[in-house]
Amino acid sequence: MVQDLSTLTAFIDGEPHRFETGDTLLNFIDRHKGRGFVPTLCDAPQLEPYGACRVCSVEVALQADGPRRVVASCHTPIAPGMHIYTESQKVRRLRKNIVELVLTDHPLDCLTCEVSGNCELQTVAAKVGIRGVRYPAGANHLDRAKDRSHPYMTSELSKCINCSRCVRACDEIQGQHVLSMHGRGFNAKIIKGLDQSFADSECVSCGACAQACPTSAISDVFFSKSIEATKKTRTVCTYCGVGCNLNVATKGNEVLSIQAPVDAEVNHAHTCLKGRFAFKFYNHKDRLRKPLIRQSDGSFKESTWDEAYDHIVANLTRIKNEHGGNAVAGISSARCTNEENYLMQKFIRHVMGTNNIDCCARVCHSPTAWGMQKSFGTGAATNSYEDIEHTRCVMVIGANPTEGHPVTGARLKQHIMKGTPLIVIDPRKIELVPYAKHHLQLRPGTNVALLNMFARCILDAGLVKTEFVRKRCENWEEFENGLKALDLAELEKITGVAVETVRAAAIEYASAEAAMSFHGLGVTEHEQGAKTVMLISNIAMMTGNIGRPGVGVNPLRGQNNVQGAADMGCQPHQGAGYFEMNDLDVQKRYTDFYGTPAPTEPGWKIPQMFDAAIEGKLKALWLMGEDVVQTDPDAHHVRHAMESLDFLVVQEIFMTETAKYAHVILPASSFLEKSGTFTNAERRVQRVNATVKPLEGTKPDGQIMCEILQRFGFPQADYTPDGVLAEIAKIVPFFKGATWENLGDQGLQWPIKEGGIDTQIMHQEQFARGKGHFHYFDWKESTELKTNGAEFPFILTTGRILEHYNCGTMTRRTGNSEIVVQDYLSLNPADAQRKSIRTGDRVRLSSARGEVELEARVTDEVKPGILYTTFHFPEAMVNNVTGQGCDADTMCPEYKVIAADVEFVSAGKPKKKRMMEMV
Ligand SMILES: Nc1nc2c(c(=O)[nH]1)N[C@H]1C(S)=C(S)[C@@H](COP(=O)(O)OP(=O)(O)OC[C@H]3O[C@@H](n4cnc5c(=O)[nH]c(N)nc54)[C@H](O)[C@@H]3O)O[C@H]1N2
Ligand SMILES: Nc1nc2c(c(=O)[nH]1)N[C@H]1C(S)=C(S)[C@@H](COP(=O)(O)OP(=O)(O)OC[C@H]3O[C@@H](n4cnc5c(=O)[nH]c(N)nc54)[C@H](O)[C@@H]3O)O[C@H]1N2
Ligand SMILES: [Mo]
Repeated sequence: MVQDLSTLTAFIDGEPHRFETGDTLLNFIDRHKGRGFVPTLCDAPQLEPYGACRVCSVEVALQADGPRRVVASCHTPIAPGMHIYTESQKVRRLRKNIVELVLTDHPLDCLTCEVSGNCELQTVAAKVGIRGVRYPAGANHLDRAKDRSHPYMTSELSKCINCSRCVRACDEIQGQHVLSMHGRGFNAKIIKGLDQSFADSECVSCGACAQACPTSAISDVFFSKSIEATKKTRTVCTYCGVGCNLNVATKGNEVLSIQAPVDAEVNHAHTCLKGRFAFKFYNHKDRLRKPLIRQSDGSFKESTWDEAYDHIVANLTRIKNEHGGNAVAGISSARCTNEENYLMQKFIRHVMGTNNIDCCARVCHSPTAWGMQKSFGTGAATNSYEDIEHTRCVMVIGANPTEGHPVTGARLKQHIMKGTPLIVIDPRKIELVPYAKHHLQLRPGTNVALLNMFARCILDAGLVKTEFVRKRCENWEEFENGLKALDLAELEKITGVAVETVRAAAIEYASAEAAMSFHGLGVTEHEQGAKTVMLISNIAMMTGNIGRPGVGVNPLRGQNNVQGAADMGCQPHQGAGYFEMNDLDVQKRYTDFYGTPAPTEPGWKIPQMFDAAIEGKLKALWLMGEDVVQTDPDAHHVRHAMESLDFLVVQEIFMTETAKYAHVILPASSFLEKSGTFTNAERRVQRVNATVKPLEGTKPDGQIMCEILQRFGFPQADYTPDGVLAEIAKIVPFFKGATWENLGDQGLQWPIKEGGIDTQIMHQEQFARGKGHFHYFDWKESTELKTNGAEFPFILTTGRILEHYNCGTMTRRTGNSEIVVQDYLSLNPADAQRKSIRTGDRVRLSSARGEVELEARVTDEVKPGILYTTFHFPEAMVNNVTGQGCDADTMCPEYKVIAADVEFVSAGKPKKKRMMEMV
């Protein structure tokens, strides 16, 4: 049918243009005439229309010569055939009057104010033609105190024009509700919390309000400098797997400030405080700036790059000749780009000749990759962040997105606040719990028992989508029989969660039109980690929640590029593109491609590497950007392994706990100084663009790997990001259509077909492996859970906090360390009373491996008998107490269950910090 064009046309100052359903007048004008064509003040593209200031007023008529009326364009919906007049005398006069009144209550130097380049009010004033203010009153609120209490957030509310953009940003983007408009009329003013300072309020310093403020009434400590910027570069955040896009303002080699692009599909003008503010590590005095070689007396000596490379080539050649390539291993970095990871595994496999290559996915989401491959055929998120807008039920299992993936966490929160039911499965009352309809507060280490109950309740309620199961899946009977044989009363005892509580949540999930699950390390870092992942997959399949918008199984992958590191082959069993290294056809394929034989023997996983080092079988280890001494479990054991090595190369940006054991340290460049790609948790391959030159003395990891390949005589071209990406596209099938150019600003989600056609939702017609496979498993008590008893009566579980990132080398060297100064031990008030421990006291946390001292935080976030802490500070070294238990299928460590005890050490007062007080 031919559509009547008039139904989709409206007129801007007499010119016809097509509009889209749902457009406001302003969206329509912005799209065709550019943002700023009609002046705005209270409107911002990242916020909902508000219609308060009316600066965006236009005249409209339903016919060309029909009667006109004045409307605020930002919140007036468009109608077919409408005529919009953007510059009539009437609206010009109106705009001018409004802006003049606004200026009257604004510092009088406004029109010559030095932040001019950053002040939208000034731009708007110029646009509407104001050169001076007629009214004498002027600047009534100049007495408002400046707030300089916070390391990042500042306010100077005398500049405030009451447009409420900051309040709306806090509500609509972050969902923190810290800012509000207080008082009426002339006395109306913005307040933080209960009229507190930024530092004392509940502000999580995401900076959305500062970015939204038109006048810098609320700003951040870096923003005012950005008017000196000579360049703005779009790149991708280095911290978590969300993959936020960043606009980095620089002047020469100095990073001035970071803002979030409004058009970014991943983060829509939002970031957390790490992405926006925690960049000052990049030129910190502690950055490694020279290669270091260990001398015979144990000290490090600075060297040239040539000397360091010669030393490495001599030692690795010697070890390879004496002990074979399998005496060498590499651990690559999920903080580094795809290209860098790809090159590292190429070096280890095709120069050292061994499959001993692994990455931090081992200690993180390796059970996800493995389990989802078994269930669906692909070890990656099935859907996209965008699907959050389409889902009718959210289930968060063992993930704490408001701390670990804050931009996704905030997006989830927004969706949930609009009425979508949320199920949280977590032993702790995480920040999302007050928003949840169902909180299944299970005993740590009992996921399989709980999710088996969950699946059984779906079965009992008759909510299985039998048609989907029959057509698209296999092995259902085994799973069904397993479920039928369960003893629910026993599982209730094991998990500590009542069957009826589980049933209500299971019915909620199974009867929703579209239900979406997100999971994290509370699922994977257990002895039954991969099994839990398969069980989550079973539950999605039995309810038909796969292959369409708003559903799926969505691991919140951890590091900025952990998805990519595994995609690129940094795992011992699978090469670039997930081909099994023990398959003869695969070996031939890689051998032909690289021109050197692909190694055939299975490689070691990280924990096996450490054991092999201690046994003397592993002689040399090359570590690129991973601080295993601080972050791998049972640090005593890891230190022992490091000490046992003949030769350790550490390629780092800081002197980490691990680097202290190195024989050679290579100073690398950080993400701000190099180009390549990162792949986020929704399989989105995005371009990382250098914002400044490499810090003097350092080299980007990609360049280091290319130079090393060349030093070993491998015919490797010099590093270019597009060149290496082109090579990857030739060997990794799901990168086939990826080119540096077609990744563009937003990136592409793999599988990427030729021509740059990407994939938002996987497994739509059939699963990557053909049929979705059901697996059944009984719950098994882990070794640590068995140890939990008289000697170690507590279960410790560990995780992270918003302000710090993993080993903390970076965030501890930024203003974040003024907000959170140490790791804390959370314990329940009942336990605290029994042990005479108060918030702020020093306590000793012990396990069968060792003990550490921490500051106590008494909170009902954890149930009695449960302890919680983070692992970000080397001073505490929490991994001295974690153990060697691990996932049976992938060897992912059991960081989430540690049999422990806690004792009072000395009384203390709580230090300055953010206290996440729970309900
Ligand atoms: N701010 C910040 N963000 C980060 C990181 C960081 O260090 N700091 N690290 C990044 C990395 S590498 C990763 S992998 C991600 C991790 O992000 P998440 O997966 O969210 O990680 P965690 O906080 O370790 O653990 C998640 C939750 O698992 C719960 N849990 C513990 N035991 C169990 C259990 O037996 N069952 C269930 N169902 N839940 C359990 C914990 O209470 C915790 O709330 O975050 C990334 N983002
Ligand atoms: N107790 C406990 N321990 C845990 C966890 C837990 O939940 N509990 N979680 C585990 C998880 S999920 C993970 S992923 C690991 C993470 O542990 P790690 O991977 O060790 O930690 P990160 O801090 O992410 O970064 C590693 C190093 O990369 C360096 N780096 C950053 N950028 C670059 C770069 O561009 N080039 C180079 N060469 N180096 C760079 C940083 O300085 C840092 O030292 O920790 C694990 N440890
Ligand atoms: Mo991780």
